[in-house]
Amino acid sequence: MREKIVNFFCLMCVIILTLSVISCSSPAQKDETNTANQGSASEKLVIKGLLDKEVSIGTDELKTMQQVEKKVTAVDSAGKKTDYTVKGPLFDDVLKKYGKSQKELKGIRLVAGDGYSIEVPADVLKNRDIILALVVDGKELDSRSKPMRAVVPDERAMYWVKNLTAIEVLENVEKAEAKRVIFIDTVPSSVPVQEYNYYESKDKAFKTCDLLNKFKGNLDSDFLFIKSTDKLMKNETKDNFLKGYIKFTGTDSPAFVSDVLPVGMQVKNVLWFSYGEDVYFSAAGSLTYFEKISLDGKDGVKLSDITKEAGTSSSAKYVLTGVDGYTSEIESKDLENGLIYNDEKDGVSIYFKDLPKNTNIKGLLSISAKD
Ligand SMILES: Nc1nc2c(c(=O)[nH]1)N[C@H]1C(S)=C(S)[C@@H](COP(=O)(O)O)O[C@H]1N2
Ligand SMILES: [Mo]
Repeated sequence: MREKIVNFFCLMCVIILTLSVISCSSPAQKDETNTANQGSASEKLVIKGLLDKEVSIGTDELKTMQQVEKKVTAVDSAGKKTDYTVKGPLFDDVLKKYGKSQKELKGIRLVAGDGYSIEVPADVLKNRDIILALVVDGKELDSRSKPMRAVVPDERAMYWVKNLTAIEVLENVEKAEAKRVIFIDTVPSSVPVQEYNYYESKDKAFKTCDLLNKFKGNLDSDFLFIKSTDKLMKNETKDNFLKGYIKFTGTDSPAFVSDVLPVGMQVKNVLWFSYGEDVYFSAAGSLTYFEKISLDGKDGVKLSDITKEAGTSSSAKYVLTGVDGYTSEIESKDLENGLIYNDEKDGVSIYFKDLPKNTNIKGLLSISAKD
């Protein structure tokens, strides 16, 4: 009996251990047959998380509601503009049927049948209309956009979700306070790296899954925040994030890329992304993002610009860790005097003019708040 109990516990331990490690096997290739939702899309919209039970509303019913007709301009990430006239009911009017209003929602995720999805944050919900477009330029939607397209006038086309099939109403997503900054530029020497085909070029990338497994702190989270150097801030679900790679060479680097997600979900020129208490920061990106300074012949940016942008928690002391495991300690007042620069030989490095030489680290991996 006793042996059985012990065995049982061992088994449980193994299960728990396996669960806490994210499996990094190659994600399944994009399944071209899995397009059941496209074209022959079921003609309805499912809304989850609004009421206790999910609700669904057919396009027939949407057509009977008050229709808004509006000339709109779509702007994509490359700045390309396209004009349309769209017609359909307002999402807010749909919500009213259920006694809710768009302004009171904390966030929603627009989900398409082709795997595309994007979170619309509270400030957009507060200030913009969301039109559930059923007609574009006087015509029925094409098969790739059916059953409806979300159109958010005056916001970027990334929110204009074609083939919209579901809307998930989200709870307030709280962002944990950052305790550690990890430099993306230095990560490749600690995780498996592979070749990645990005359009016509062969670049290098590592799996997001390997990254989180390597550095995962105590705090798990279902979401990540990603900011690019063009100031675009985006939330991504952990599930989606784990389907990709961080590409760190070639154009648009560092970039969140994936060979299974729609291309529109990739994020180019990442400045940082955060997961739990960790903020993964691009030192290369910071050199284009922050004001450059020069110190004793080294060109870089202030460490405090990075820690402020990352929202690093205040702490009396911070620990700097090099890629070789070497550590040094600094005080909070030193953040202002640290220079982050790129050393030709050793990559991301830190230099303090007035501190002992052993605080300077070449091949800097991370900065952690000590308490
Ligand atoms: N279903 C779906 N909707 C989507 C996308 C997608 O890949 N799938 N891409 C988005 C992005 S990133 C952009 S820029 C626009 C592109 O719209 P267009 O194809 O009409 O130019 O659609 C958005 N809506
Ligand atoms: Mo886009």
